[in-house]
Parts: sequence; structure tokens; C-alpha cells
Amino acid sequence: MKVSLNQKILSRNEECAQKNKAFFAENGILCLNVISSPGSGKTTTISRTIQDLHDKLTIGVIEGDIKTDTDAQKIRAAGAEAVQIETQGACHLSAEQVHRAIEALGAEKMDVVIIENVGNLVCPSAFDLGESARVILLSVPEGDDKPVKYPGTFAEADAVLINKIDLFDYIDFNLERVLADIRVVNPDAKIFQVSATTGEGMEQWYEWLLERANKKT
Ligand SMILES: Nc1nc2c(ncn2[C@@H]2O[C@H](COP(=O)(O)OP(=O)(O)OP(=O)(O)O)[C@@H](O)[C@H]2O)c(=O)[nH]1
Ligand SMILES: [Mg+2]
Repeated sequence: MKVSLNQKILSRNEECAQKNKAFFAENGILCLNVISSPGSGKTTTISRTIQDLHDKLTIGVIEGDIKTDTDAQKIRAAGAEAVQIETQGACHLSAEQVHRAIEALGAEKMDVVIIENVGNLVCPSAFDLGESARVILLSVPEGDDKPVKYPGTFAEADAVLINKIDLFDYIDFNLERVLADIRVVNPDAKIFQVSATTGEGMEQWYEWLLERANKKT
């Protein structure tokens, strides 16, 4: 019984994800689903991206958190429009929630819609939101064992951002191991080494983003 209920929830989600996907395709919008553990730097990375690319891309953001709209406020302070979804306990966003947020955001006027999923390295990866690409963040202080512990999440990534590289000198983090472990489950993902606070490495991420959004650098 439990299994068939799960299947029902997932197939309902999939139906709505297909609607979202069609909307993004029809409107020429690049939609990114950003997934990571709590505190990896999703909001900081998105905010910096908005500021650095403000003359090249119109970015709208859908924020997912269990409680509070603090991340949406940070995104607005960075200069972009944002809609906050409070999941009231759910550990991931659903395609239906995103569907409603697309309308509230007025997404048709955006070049890029970034969805910041609820901080969690497990549940969000099971729910397609209709995104064009999936971006996984892993920050240096979380430890270098995460790709082997959460292989399913890394396997689904189109891009992986290894964030907080400014902390390399302070934390025991085997970068070679992380790169090799990601490659085992995902040979094709683009991998970027960045610091969202110092800006190091962000140019390469921007090039990927602009190319995906069909905006030449
Ligand atoms: N040293 C360093 N700190 C960073 C970097 N990026 C983010 N931080 C810090 O990490 C903390 C968490 O950053 P957030 O951007 O809020 O992380 P998040 O992934 O959005 O967190 P949740 O939304 O709660 O899941 C903040 O104190 C940031 O200033 C970085 O590149 N280097
Ligand atoms: Mg955040």
C-alpha cells in the first residue's frame, strides 16, 4: 500500500513537472533546480550571480524553505524578483508548488528562473520540478565524502558547484577524491570550484549559465 501511494504522489508530480517544462520551453526560459545541504551557500551563490549578471540576464527566483521568507528577502536585496514557498515541514519542493510560484513570479518575462530547493541532499532529487537543468552544491566544510554517501543526487546533476573553496586551507578536504567520486556516478556533469563570498571561480559558472541561457558572453 505504502509503495503504491508513493507512486501516485510521484506520478502526480511528474504530470505537473511536464506542464512546467512545457511552459519554460515555450517561453525560452532556462530553469535551474538548485539542490544542496542546508548552509552550502545556495542563496549566497544565487545572490552573487544576480548581481554580477544583472546587465546580461533577467533572473527570477523561487525560494523553498520549511519556514521563513528570509532567503526571498536576500534575493530581492540582490536586485531580483523572488517568490517564497514555505513548505511547512516538507523536505523538498513539488512541481505543483513551483507551478503556482511561476504565476506569482510572472516568470514569462524572465530569461532564467532559479529554484532554490529546500536545504536537503536527499528528498529534492526524487522530485522533478520541470527544470531545464539541475545544479548541485557541495561546500568544503561539509566534507569530501558526500558524493559517495549521496550518489543518487550527484548522478542527476548537470552542474556541480564545489563552494567555499576559500576555506581549503582550514579544512581537511580531498578535492581529488571528490572530483573522482563525482565522475564515478556522473561522467558528464560540469564541475566548478567557486567561492560565492570571494567570487573566485565564479566566471566559469557564469559562462556555463550564459551559454545555457543562449546569451553569448
Ligand atoms: N567562507 C564562505 N562562506 C560562505 C560561502 N558561501 C556561503 N557562505 C556562508 O555560508 C552560510 C550559509 O550560506 P547560505 O547562502 O545561506 O546557504 P544556503 O544553502 O542558502 O542555506 P539554506 O537556505 O538554509 O539551505 C552563510 O553564512 C554564508 O555567508 C563561501 O563561498 N565561503
Ligand atoms: Mg538559502
